[in-house]
Amino acid sequence: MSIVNPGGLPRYCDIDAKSRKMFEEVILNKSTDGKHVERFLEFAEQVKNPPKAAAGGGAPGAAAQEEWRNGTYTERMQYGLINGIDKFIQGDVEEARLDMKVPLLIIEGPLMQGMGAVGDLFGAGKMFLPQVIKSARVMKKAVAWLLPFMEEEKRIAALENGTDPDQPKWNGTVLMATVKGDVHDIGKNIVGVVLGCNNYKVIDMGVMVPCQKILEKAIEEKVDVIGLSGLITPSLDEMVFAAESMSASGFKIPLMIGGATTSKRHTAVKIAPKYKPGVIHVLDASRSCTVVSSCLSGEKESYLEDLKEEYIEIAEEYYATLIDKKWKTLEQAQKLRPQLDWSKIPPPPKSVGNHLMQDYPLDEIIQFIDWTPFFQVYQLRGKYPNRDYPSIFNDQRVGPEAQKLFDEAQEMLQWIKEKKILKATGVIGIWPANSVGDDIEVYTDESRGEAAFKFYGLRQQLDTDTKEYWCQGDFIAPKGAGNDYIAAFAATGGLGCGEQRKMFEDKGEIDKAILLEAVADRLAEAFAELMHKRIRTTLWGFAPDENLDLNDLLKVKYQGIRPAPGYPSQPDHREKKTLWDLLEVDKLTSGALDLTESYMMLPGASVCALVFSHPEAQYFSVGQVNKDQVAAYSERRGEADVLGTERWLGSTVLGYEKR
Ligand code: B12
Repeated sequence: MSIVNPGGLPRYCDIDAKSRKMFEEVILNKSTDGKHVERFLEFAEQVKNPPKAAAGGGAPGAAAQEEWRNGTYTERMQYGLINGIDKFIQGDVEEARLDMKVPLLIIEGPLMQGMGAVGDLFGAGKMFLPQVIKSARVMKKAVAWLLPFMEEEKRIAALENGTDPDQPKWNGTVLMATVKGDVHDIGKNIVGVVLGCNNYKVIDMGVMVPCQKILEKAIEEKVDVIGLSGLITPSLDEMVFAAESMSASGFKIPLMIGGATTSKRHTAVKIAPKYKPGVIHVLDASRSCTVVSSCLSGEKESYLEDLKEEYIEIAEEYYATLIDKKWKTLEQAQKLRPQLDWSKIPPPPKSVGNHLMQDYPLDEIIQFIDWTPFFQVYQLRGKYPNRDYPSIFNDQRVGPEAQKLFDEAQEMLQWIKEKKILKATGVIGIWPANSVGDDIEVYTDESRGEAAFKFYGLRQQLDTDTKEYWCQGDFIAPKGAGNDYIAAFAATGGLGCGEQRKMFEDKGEIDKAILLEAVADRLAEAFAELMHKRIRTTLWGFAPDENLDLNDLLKVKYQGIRPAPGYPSQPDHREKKTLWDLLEVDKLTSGALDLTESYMMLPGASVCALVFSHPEAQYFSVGQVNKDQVAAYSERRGEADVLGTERWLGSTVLGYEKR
């Protein structure tokens, strides 16, 4: 039996060969002479009672661990970088400065070599993303120490001869931005860190950045590559717009596209044709360095040409599939709506109206955290059966790193609670509702007269030989079939996140900034889970005796569903505005939770959803829709034409080419 502190685990490849063999033999319970247990016990005894000379007065482990401190300052700086240890970096850098005199040489020499090693180890799969982020933090701290000296040099040089000393020699400059209308930024931040670790100067413009600003900055900073990130459908169109604008402004530099909703196909079909100098879809952070380095190498032309050819083929294949698509007309699809059993409409809610849940106790929310997506943020993927939390800790490859990261997150959560760094606030509303056709009418009282609000629905339309074609309105009783209700909520776990994040960034603690954001997102999602449960068990109370643990909740074993506007069952993000007005979020939260012009919620760590109670309601994906539905839907929304709908549904949901 042993207890391990995974926070102190060395990298596997750093364990010396002899010890590694001994440990492996014990773990696998196998050795050529069969004496591995004895060997290990003897070793353990030595560690417990070290010979005096070796102990040096301190704990043997500590002595061994600190041995790297005996190296040259170059070795020490590089060890600190690779192992993410920032405790001594400023002292080591100062020693280097006193010796080497020119700060720039330290950055370009030992520090960049150290980061180069980090990049290589990450590329070779010997380092994980959380470790790389830690290395980046050490690098930042080192550079921050040198900056004032460089400024001073610059000033003296400018005074002496009116010229500026050289800037550090970066491998290149990359501008990164999450496009207008999108707040998702963890992926972009990670890419920035990884590029930074590979000696690229990264200009990060943040989230929701208008195209014009991106282009202006790119010119001003003479960047070599622009990287755009986006995770929601409308961002795809914004990227097309950026490509068009770059063409119109005569740009020649490559454009990188990334983020969860982007795809090679969308890039090939929609973005690449708009910008001839070169568009590259990049799947994840680890590939970003290879892409940028190819874009800046002597092989740039042939690299981009090859990609262009590949993208043209992808686009041709795509257009061929368009012709093959079979559709139901909207009318046919509507006739094939699922028939729910309306005798199962849950009883009327215990409490109709809107309820503010302000500054909700974090302790309660934490019980509902789903940690699995947290590890995905850091690209820590366990192999089956260890994909999810907590079994990910058993994964041979990523387990120890996942455990270490998790421990850090727990520590941060504790600190967030104690110091009240983040606040969680939300609104829940429950209202009388009935469906009318594909839409849901919401009433302010039981007379169910004129609708005060309307949620519009999109119906599955791609002919897949199935019997039913679904729309979320099908899960609410049609007018006349019974008195049904709908609930909704908007929640944030990120009040205070922006301010604290900035403080971390200003101190160069980028690892903490990313961790804080990832934790705030978990809190927002957990708060949503908690609110949904409150609705089911008490506020509406249609499942008062529900007895499900978190695992069951995450497996969606509860009654009903909670689709979020923007999710596959209603991909139109504009529906958030109706939800916002229905819940009176602006008024009740005094603006603490905000909906932007592009229907993004601020703070970023926020979620909202509709809640359907019917036991037969299920999550589904609308998939693609055809022209007749887009026209009918736009008309029901009171729009003069289809342009708004086409824009907001974007090319992934539109099953046809818009004009
Ligand atoms: C975590 C998450 C959130 C977090 C926020 C995360 C953040 N701060 O960025 C929270 C919980 C707050 C959230 C909220 C919402 N979300 Co969300 N979210 C996700 C989720 C589950 C993971 C995103 C993520 O962080 N992944 C981990 C990072 C590391 O990956 P990544 O961003 O893809 O980045 C990697 C690569 O793509 C690449 N990359 C990224 N950018 C770039 C750029 C360049 C240049 C390069 C080279 C590479 C690159 O490198 C990165 C590292 O490898 C996705 C689903 C998914 N599968 O992605 C939905 C998803 C993006 N969300 C979605 C939606 C709809 C929402 C909400 C609107 C839902 C709602 N109604 O409440 C809200 C909006 C929030 C708001 N404030 O307005 C939808 C978007 C659907 C669509 N097509 O429009 C998704 C796809 C879920 C889904 N399946 O429908 N979300």
